[in-house]
Amino acid sequence: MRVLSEQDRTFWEENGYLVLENAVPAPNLQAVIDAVWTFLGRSPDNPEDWYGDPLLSGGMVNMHHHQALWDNRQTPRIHQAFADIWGTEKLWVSYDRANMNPPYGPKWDNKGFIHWDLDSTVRPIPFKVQGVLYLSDTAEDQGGFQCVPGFHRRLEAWADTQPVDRPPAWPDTTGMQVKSIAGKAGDLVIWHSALPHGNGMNRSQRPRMAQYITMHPEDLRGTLKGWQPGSEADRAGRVRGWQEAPYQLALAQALGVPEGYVEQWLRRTRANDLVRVNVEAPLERYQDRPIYRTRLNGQVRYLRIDSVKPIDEQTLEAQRAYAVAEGLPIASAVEQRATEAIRQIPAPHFTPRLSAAQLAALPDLVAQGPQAFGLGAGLWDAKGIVQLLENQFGFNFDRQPAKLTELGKKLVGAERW
Ligand SMILES: O=C(O)CCC(=O)C(=O)O
Repeated sequence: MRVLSEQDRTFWEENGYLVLENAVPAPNLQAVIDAVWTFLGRSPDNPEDWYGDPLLSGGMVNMHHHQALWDNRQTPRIHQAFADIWGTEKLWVSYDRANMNPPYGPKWDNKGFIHWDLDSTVRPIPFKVQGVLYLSDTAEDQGGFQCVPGFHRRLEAWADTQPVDRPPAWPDTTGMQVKSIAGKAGDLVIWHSALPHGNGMNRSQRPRMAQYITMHPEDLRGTLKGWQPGSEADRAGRVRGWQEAPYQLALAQALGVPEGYVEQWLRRTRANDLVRVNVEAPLERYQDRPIYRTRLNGQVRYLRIDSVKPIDEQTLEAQRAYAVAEGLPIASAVEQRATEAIRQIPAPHFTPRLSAAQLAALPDLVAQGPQAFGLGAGLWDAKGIVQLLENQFGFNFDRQPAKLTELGKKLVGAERW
C-alpha cells in the first residue's frame, strides 16, 4: 500500500524533499534518544556535559546497530515510503548513524554545513535519496536538516556557471536559498541527494536529535559517482556487519566505558593505518570547507582534511581505506603507527567486567597485534579483541545481534526478497 500521496509526489518533484509524518511509533523515538545519550556516556539533564568526545563534527554519533535504530529501520511505513520513491519494494536499508547537534557556543562551533553525498560533476546526476528521522520536535533555529529546495532541477545549469575544477561535493553557496526544515518528533525528511544539504547552527537551548535512514534497491552499491552492481561479497558483508555489531558493546562493557569511546578508539586505530601518497602541489586549505586542494596526475584533486595529513610539499599521509577508495597512488605504508591508538584506552566510567589486573594487561596484549593470537592479519577490530578477551581471560560475552522482523531480514540482505 502506498504511503505517499499525490500531494507528496508533487511536492517532491518540485522541491526535491518531502516530510513523512508519524513515520515510526512514538515510543521508538525516546528509545533512540536514550540510546544516543548512553552511547555518548552523557546526560540530557546536564547541558554542560553535552560536548566533547565521542561526539563528532556536525553532531554525528557513530552509533549504527542499537536495537532502537533497527526498530525504526524495519518500520513498514518507512519501507513503503522509499518503495514509493524507488518504484520497487526490493530495497536494502542503510546502516546509518544518529545525530545530536548541541547548542552553538564556546564548546561547539557547528555553524552549519552544506554539501553533497554525491559527485556533482558526474553526468547524468545519479539518482540517490537520503533520509533523516526527527526524534524530537525541532524548531527552525535548532540545528536540524537544511537544504536548497528545488536545486535538483537546477544543478546542471548552476554547474555550468561554476569553475570547472570546483570541489565536486562542496558547493559555493553564494546566491543559494538555504532553508532550515523544522519538524515534529516522528517526521522523516527524505531528500534527493542532488540537493545541497547539511544541518544548521543550533541557536536554541535544546539539542537536536535525529536518526539517519535511507534505502536503495538491493544488489546495488552506492559510490560518490553513482551506483554499481553489488556483489555477493557486499551482501555477505552487510549481514556480517549486523551480526558482529554486538562485539563493540561487549568490549565497552569489558572496559567499563560508554560504547562511543570504544567506537572512537577503534576508528582512531583505523585512521592511524596510514600510507604515504605523493602529490604534485602543496596541499592548500580550500576556502572554508573541510577539504584540501592539490594536483595529482595533472588534475586538480580535493581531499578530505580529516583523512590526509601533509608531510612536506609533495608528500601526504592518508588513511589506507581512504587512499584506496579515492584511487590515490600509494607510495608506502606506515605500519608501525597502526597500534598507537589502541593504547589510548579511556579510564573506566563504570564497573568494568575485566578486573584491574586484566585491564592493566590488555594494552600489552593488544600491542602484539591480532596475528600474534591467530586472529587474522589485519588491524584489531571489536570482534578480534573480544575473542582475545574470551581466549585469554575465559569470558563469555553476549553477542546477540539486533532482532529483525521478516521485513528487517530482507532489508539487511539476510533473506532474499
Ligand atoms: O543532520 C542532517 O540533517 C543532515 C545530515 C547530512 O548532511 C547527511 O546525512 O548527509
